[in-house]
Amino acid sequence: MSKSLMNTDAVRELLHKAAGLDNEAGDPRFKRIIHRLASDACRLIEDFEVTPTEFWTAMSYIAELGRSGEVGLLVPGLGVEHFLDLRMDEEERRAGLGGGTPRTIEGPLYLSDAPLAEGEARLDQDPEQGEALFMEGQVRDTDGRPVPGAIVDVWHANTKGGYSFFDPSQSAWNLRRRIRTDAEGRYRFRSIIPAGYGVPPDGPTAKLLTAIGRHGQRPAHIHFFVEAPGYRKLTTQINLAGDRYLYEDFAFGTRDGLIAEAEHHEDSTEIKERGLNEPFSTIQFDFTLNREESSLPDAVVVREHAKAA
Ligand code: MBD
Ligand code: FE
Repeated sequence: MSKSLMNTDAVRELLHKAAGLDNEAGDPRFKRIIHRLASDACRLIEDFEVTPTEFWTAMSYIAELGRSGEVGLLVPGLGVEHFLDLRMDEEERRAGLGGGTPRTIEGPLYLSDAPLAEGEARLDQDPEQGEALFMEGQVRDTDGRPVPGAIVDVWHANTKGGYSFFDPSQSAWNLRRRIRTDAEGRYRFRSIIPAGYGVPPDGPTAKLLTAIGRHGQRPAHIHFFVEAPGYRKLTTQINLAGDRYLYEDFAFGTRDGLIAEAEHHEDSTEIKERGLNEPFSTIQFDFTLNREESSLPDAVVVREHAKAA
C-alpha cells in the first residue's frame, strides 16, 4: 500500500465536507481546527498503515480514558500541559514580563474553594506518621514590594502520594487550604512532607506509559495558585530536592527555580519549641508575581475542576 489517498481530490473533498467547510454555518476557526484534526488522523493512518483493528483499539482506549477520569493525567504525561506553559512563558517574555516565579502545570487534582485562612493554616488533619513540615514565605511583586491580601491556594499529597477527595480514605479538605497573606505579604502553614505521586497502576494512563517504556512517577511536590488583584495568577509547584524522580517527573513539572530544599531539624530544643516529639522540616519559599498585562492571554486558566459537595 504505497499510493497516497490523502493527496487525491476525493479525500480532500471528503475532509473538506466532513469539517463543514462547504457550508456557511458554524464557527470558522473551529471548522479549520476540526479539519486539521480529522486530516491529521487520516494522514497518520496512511503513513503508519494503521489497520482498522488498531484504529478501533485506539478509539476504545480514548473512550476508556474518558470513563476512567484520567484525561487530565495523560495530558501532562504526554508533555502537552508543559507545552501550554512554555507557550504562556513565551508570550509573557514577548510582552516584556520577567522576574516572576516560574509557572508550572496545575495537574488534575485541584479542588476549588478550599477553606480560607488568614495568614497561616494547618493543612494536615488526618492521623498519619508523616514528618511535620513548616513552610513559610512572602509574596512580592517584581519590584520586591510585598503583596498583602494575596491568596495562596495550596494542595498536596499525603505520605502515600494520595490527594484528599480523589483518595476517599482522607478527610474532606485534608492537605488543602487557601491562605490570605498578612500585611507584610507573608503566609505560613504547618503540614506534613508529601510523598511522590504515581499514576494508578491499573488505569489507562499507566497502560499507555508502559507501552512506550515509561514510568508514571512524580517527585514529591506541593502545588500553589497565588493570586492578587492587579497581578497575573501564578500556577506553580515546588518540588522537593533530593527526590529520586526530581528530574524524571513523568509529568514534566519540575523546573529550575521551583526546587525547594527542606531543612531537616533534629535538635531536641527546636523540636520542643515547635511542640513536637520528633524531628521536623522547614521550607522557606517566596513567590514573585508579575503585574497584570491586558495585552496578554488570561493567566487564569478555565478548566473543569472537581467540586467537593
Ligand atoms: C499529580 O499530583 C500531579 O501534580 C500531576 C501533574 C499529575 C498527576 C498527579
Ligand atoms: Fe500533584
